[in-house]
Amino acid sequence: MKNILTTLFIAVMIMVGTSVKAADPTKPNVIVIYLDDLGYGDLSAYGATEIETPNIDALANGGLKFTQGYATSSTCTPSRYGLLTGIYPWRNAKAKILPGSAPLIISTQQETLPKMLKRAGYQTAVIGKWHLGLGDGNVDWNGHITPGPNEVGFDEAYILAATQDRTPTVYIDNGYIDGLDPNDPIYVSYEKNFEGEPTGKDNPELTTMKWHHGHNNSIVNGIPRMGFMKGGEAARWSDVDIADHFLSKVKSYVKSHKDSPFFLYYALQQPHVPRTPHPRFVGKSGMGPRGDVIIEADWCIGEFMKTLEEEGVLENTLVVFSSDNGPVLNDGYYDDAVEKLGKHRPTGPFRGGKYSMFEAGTRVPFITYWKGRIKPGVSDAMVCQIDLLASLAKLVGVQAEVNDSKDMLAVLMGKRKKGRKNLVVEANGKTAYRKGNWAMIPAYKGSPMSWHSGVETAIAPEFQLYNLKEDVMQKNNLAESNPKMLNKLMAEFEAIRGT
Ligand code: NG6
Ligand code: CA
Repeated sequence: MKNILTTLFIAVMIMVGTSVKAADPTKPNVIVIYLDDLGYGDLSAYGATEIETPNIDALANGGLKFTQGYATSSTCTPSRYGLLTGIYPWRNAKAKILPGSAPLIISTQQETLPKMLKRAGYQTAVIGKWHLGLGDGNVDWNGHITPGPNEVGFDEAYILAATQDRTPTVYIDNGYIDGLDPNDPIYVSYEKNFEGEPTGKDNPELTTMKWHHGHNNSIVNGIPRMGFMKGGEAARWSDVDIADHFLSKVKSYVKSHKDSPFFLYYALQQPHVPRTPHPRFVGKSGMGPRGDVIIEADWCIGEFMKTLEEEGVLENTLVVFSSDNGPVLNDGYYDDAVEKLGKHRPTGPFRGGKYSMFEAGTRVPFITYWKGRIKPGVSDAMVCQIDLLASLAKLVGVQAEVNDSKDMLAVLMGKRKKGRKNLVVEANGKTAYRKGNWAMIPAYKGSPMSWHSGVETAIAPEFQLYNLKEDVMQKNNLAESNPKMLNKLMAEFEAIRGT
C-alpha cells in the first residue's frame, strides 16, 4: 500500500511538473511599444472621452492596465536610459535631453535589456526613435556611425537619431544613413549654421510650420528644426511618412524573425513635435495635429497587432505598452494643440505634465498584454519601466546585472498585486519620491513653470508632501502638517539617492 501511494505521489508530481512546464513558456517574444510624450489621459482606455484609441484600448482591455505605471523621468532621454539599462538616469549626469549630435550615453560595457535577452538566445531589434546619443564624440555621419544601438545589445537597429524635431532628419540603418548619396554628404552641427543654409529664424517665408520656441535652425520639409544640417538631400525623411515607414519596418521584422524568440523595441515618434500626421489622418481627431497623430499611432499599433496575429505569434508574445514621459501641448511649434484641445485632458486626473515632478510627468499609460497568458484586468500596483530588465530576466531565466531594476514579473503578469515599495522619479535632473500613497518633492531652487510650454515643474522653495489617495491633483501640501511623514520619506529618499 505504501509503495502504491508513493508511486501515485510521484506520478502526480510528474504530471504537475509537466503541466506547469507546458503552461509556462519561458521564451515568448517580447515587444516594447513605446510612445513619445503620450499622456496618461490620452487614451480612451485610460478615461479619455474626446479621443478614440480602439487599438491601444484593445491591448488595455485584453491585458493588464496599470494605473500606477511610471517612466523614470518626465523627459525622453533619461526615461529611455532607465528602460534599457535598469539604472536610475539621475545616476548618470549625461542622461539629459540630448541634441542630435550627442555621443552615446550608454556604456558599451554596461548591462542592457537587449544584452540580457541576447544571453537568453533572443534576436534583438530597435525600430524607431533612439535619442540616447550616437558615436563617441566625433561621429562620422557619412561613414559608420558607431557606437550606437548595435553596440549596446541590438542586433538590428533602424532608428531616427534623436527626435523628429532635431537634425539629422534621416534614418540610420545599422549605423549607416539610409539612402545617403556619397556625392551629397551630410553635415550636422549644433553650434553653428552652414553657410548659405536657410534657417527658421532668418527665413520664416520658407516655413510651413511656425516655431514658437526653440526650433528655429535648419528647415527641412518646411519645418524649422533644432540643430543645423546641410546636404544628404536624398536621405532626408518625409515627416508625414515616418509612422508608415517604421510600421513597415516592424511588420517585416516580425515576418522575418518569427521562427525564434525575438525582442523588438518599437519606439514610435508620436505625439512628440513636430506633429505631422499622414494626410489620411489629418482632421480625424478634431483636435488638430496632436490628436491626429495619436489616432495615427493607434492605427499603427492596430496594424502591427494584426501582423502578430496573422503571423501566428500573438499567443507567444508579451507586449508591454508605455510612454517615455507625460504630455505637453505647446512644445515649440504653433500647431493648435492648445487652441483645439477642447475638453480633452492629456494629463488625465493628474497635475503637471512633461518636464514636471508632479504625477502627470512620469505616471503614464502602462499595459502588459499576452494573449491567453495575462488575464485581462486592472492593476493598481506601482511599477516602473526600469523594472523590465530584472522582470524579463526572471521570465527568460537568465542572470541580469541588476541595479535599480526590481523583479516585478509576477506583477506584470497579473499574479501579484503588490508592486514597488517606492520609486525615485526625475525631471530635468531634479528628483522626487513616491511611496505608497505619498508623493514627496524636496525643496528646490528654480522655476515653478516651464514657461514656454506652460507646464508646472513642481519646483518650489518649500518641501511638498501629498497624499495621492485623498488628493490625486496634488493641491494640498501636507509637508507642514505632517512633519513626521515628511522626515521619514526624506530619509528613505536620501538613502536611495546616496546624498
Ligand atoms: C526641449 C525642447 C522641446 C523638445 C524636448 C525634447 C526647447 C525649448 N524645447 O528642450 O521642444 O524637443 O526638448 O523632448 O527647445 S523629449 O521628449 O525628447 O525629451
Ligand atoms: Ca518624450
